[in-house]
Amino acid sequence: MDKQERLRIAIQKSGRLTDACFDLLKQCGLKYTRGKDQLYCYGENLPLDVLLVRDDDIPDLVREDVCDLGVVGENVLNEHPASHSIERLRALEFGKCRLSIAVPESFPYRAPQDLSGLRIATTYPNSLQRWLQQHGVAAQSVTLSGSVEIAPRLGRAEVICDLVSTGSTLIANRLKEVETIFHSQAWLVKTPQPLSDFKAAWVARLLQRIDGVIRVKESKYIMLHAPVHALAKIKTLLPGSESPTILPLEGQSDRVAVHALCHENVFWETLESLKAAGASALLVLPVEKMLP
Ligand code: PRT
Ligand code: ZN
Repeated sequence: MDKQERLRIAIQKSGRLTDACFDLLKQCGLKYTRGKDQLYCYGENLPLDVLLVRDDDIPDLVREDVCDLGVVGENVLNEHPASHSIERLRALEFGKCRLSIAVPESFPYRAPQDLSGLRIATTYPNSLQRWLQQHGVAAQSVTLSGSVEIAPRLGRAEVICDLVSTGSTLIANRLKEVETIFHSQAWLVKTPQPLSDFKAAWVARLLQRIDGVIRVKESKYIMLHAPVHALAKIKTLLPGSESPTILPLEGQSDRVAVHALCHENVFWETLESLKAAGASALLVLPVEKMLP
């Protein structure tokens, strides 16, 4: 195979997105060896190599065609001045967070105008500036490179604009979230340059596999036995399922086996309701892959 004819994907070297990226690539069938320098993984069974970098470098690596693909948070893309030239292929359902404005607990916040004249500490000055302009607020953005949440205590700003996921960092710093600028998750992105037919075909295959992985993430395969007279009720209790398969049970005319793929997690409460409706021998299995 020509050396040029390998796809290269940039992912975060070490951070919140790293494990989920490797998990996704593995679930898509990639086996790799990690290079000595730990910056490059050679795909052993697919023409796909992985470059490990800081997440902030991913938009430029993809935009400048050093990498064909990348996985990066929407927050990093939104902040990049030329992000419109990067093609977004798939939202990957991990790395979820939101960019929010938070004020000290005692701040009597009602509306964006309350921020007028204040200093807002952030590592996302472009995203913040856009939001301030949209809301007609004249506030001063103070760009920091990290530890934004302690800026109010240090007297560097009155208010902050930062990523939030669980909210515990805000609580620990006696801040409260008052506005959400946008929600974010990790995206698979692609270079704006056209790909060779060979590479394009591999990207299409990878996308099909990613779709299969994302689709089954919360899915379960459920099997149970049910009295025929309770089938209608039992079908309504199966969470997010397509038409179930009904199979006869040897030697039993009044009971059948029901198999269903449920596109939602199946909780104990659901199993208890199914049992109460007459189901027995309930079995819930994880689903690993799916090709519709
Ligand atoms: O070294 P490198 O530059 O690659 O890493 P980094 O430090 O810039 O990024 P990293 O690993 O912290 O985050 C990578 C990506 O994960 C981000 O760009 C987001 O897309 C996503 N992500 C998801 C988050 C969070 N959740 C998150 N909670 N990124 C950061 N945080 C921080 C936030 O800044 C705040 O300090 O976590 C704190 C708040 O968390 P909670 O749970 O207390 O609300
Ligand atoms: Zn970063």
